[in-house]
Amino acid sequence: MIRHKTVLSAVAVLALGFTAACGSGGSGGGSGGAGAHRLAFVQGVAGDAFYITMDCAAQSAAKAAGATLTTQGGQKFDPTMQTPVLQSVVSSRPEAILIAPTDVSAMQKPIEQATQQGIKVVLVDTTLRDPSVAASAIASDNEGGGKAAFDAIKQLAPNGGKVLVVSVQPGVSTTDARAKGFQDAVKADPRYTDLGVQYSMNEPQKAAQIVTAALQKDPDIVGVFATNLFSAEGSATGVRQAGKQDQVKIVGFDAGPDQVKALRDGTVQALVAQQPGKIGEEGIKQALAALNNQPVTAKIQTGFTIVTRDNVDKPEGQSALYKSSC
Ligand code: T6T
Repeated sequence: MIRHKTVLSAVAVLALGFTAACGSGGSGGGSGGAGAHRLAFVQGVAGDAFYITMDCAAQSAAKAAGATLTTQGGQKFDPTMQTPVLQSVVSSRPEAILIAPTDVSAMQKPIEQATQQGIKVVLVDTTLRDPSVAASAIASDNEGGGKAAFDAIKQLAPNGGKVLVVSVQPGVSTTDARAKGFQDAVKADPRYTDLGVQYSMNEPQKAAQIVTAALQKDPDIVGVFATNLFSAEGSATGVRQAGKQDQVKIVGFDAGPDQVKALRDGTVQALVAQQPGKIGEEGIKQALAALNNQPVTAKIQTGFTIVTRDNVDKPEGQSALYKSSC
């Protein structure tokens, strides 16, 4: 059985910014009148339960502070899609932008261009090669989450064997760090063989193909670590299509509705649920602190919860699940 593990966040909560941020937007809890701070959120991709959950919390936090928040995301998790979205947001002149950059290098310049216009930037979830352009960067303990995923695989497949990583694409700070945390831990345990990382480009169908092809090549794979929601959805489909649910243990990052279904039906054994709500809430707090010339925390790390069939219906598991709408 997998030990339930919750890593508590090392978040330095700044109890600043909210009341001061109300400005003329309201006497606490207004919906953002004239003079209210205007914030924008650029998601990594639209329609992803992780960013939806983040947006729900960010909207509530903005509303409570009397600020306005508009949210947009590209159709794909891809810098060539995200750059024009960011540029159009910049041209609408918000005072601060929360953004999950889709690539550590390709998004550096477009984000710097936003800051050159006097817009404060807060990185949420993913980061940049040089995050110093941002007032604050808030992310999960991604490397630690990758290591925790291997701990889960070890409990599920204790005799060792071949393990595969299905990730998104190189250059995504979060999923690269998760793969690294996982692979470093695999390499330190001689009972397991690392089959390396394959990239799904955030498409469940591609992840499914990767897993079915990998199982043809190595029919004795014991574990798959899928580094995000869409890779995990597809990996589950791939194992199901190969009819190997009893043999292959899947641990996936994130806890979207489809993943929870796969957990309940036994295709997936554990989910590393992040705290997207907390990331969104902190993102708003830090943006408002930056706008109000109050102290800002440059780097904030949030935790995760391992969700299994054993705790999915307990309060700890339930509160960790993502939403598909607010
Ligand atoms: O895993 C999250 C996020 O943390 C990552 O940066 C990209 O993928 C997700 O949005 C899930 O789809």
